[in-house]
Amino acid sequence: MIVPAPASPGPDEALGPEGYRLEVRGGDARIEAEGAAGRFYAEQTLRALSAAGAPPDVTIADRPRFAWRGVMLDVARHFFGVDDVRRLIDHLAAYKLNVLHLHLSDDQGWRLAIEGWPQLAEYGGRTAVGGDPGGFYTQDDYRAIVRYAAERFITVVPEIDCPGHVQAALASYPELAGGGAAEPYTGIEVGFSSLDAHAEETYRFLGDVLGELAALTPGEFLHIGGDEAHSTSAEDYLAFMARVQPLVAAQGKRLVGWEEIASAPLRTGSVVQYWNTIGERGHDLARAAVAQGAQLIMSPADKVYFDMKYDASSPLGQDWAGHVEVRDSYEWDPATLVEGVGEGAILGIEAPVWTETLRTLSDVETMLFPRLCAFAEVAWTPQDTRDWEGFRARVAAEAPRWDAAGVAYTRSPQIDWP
Ligand code: TNX
Repeated sequence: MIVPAPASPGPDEALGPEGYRLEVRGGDARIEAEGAAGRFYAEQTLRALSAAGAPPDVTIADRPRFAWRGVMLDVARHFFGVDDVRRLIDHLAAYKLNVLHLHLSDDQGWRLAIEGWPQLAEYGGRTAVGGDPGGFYTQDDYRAIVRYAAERFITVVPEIDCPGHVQAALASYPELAGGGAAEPYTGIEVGFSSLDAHAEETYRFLGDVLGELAALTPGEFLHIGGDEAHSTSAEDYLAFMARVQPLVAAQGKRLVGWEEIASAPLRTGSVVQYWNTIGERGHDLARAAVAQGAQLIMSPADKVYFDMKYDASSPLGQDWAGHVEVRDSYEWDPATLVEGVGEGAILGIEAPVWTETLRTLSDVETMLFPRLCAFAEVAWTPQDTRDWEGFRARVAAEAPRWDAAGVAYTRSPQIDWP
């Protein structure tokens, strides 16, 4: 890497599907791995070690702490085309991340062509926050993203957010809105739209959408959102969850949802994404998820929401979860964050990038770097081999590469930049 502080496995221990051994002597590298992913990660490490010339002599045995090391890009509030997504995938690969979660629908736009419901993309895809241009992926575009990611051992996890965050869908198909015309929305409020939990049309719609999405998605997960359904009653939310889960299961996929889904009975194998660091509710929901046997993805907003400002001077971003400086993104332990949610319940961690205020990939990079490097170490490196001072030095060494490649980043005062 950000050469992660090495590493857990001893000489005879299994490296696992993502682990590797790397030995460099006099500029010659020898790589050992059980699988192709491990070999790929060894090459990423070697590339980072070689950034300033010939790689130093090292012996590294390395494997990741967490299986799910993700970034979410919100392509609904602002749209990012295939080339932007490819560039983001390159960034993920460089730091050994392996999940790209795409937030494909929200109030402000619908971003994937669905053959059975063409108005979703053609009409619902036109809008974005602030009246900015919209856009959507054709199914071929989406396949190209999935393929490009897979070549870098990254799984795409698509999200269709429901039952809230659905204004773009309601505006595209008034029959989903009970016949009343729903207006397209370009503001940044949340929690005002809802599918009708008691209308059969809702489930015909979701069955079709999830069916097409599953057919396009080789990964084992479909994310159904479930967050901030403030205009769905608690009772309707439960009714909705009882109906949507079998639709995901019917596609042979595992369901992922934001922490709110843990308020409903969950099917075996579900994955719950913890996010809300305001108050105790997020903690309660995370514990409720564990009590049901679900696995957790930890996305604490006050540490890894990379749409949060670094400090008051950040020109981009929001601050509802506070300011998130580099050190905040680095100095935390996913396994001690929520009492009652230990290492064994945690599938991994994910950094969401919501894009209400972010209009270009350069904006996104400004928010990602250098915080993404901190996040990547939390995801990969065992807790007891990480330390802030070491990280500060390693991350500073990345800057020349970013400068050379035209990668935007924030020159946080916490790092001694070269
Ligand atoms: C909360 S986090 C949201 C999003 C917003 C984000 C802005 C979550 C599951 N929902 O709808 O974009 O805050 O930071």
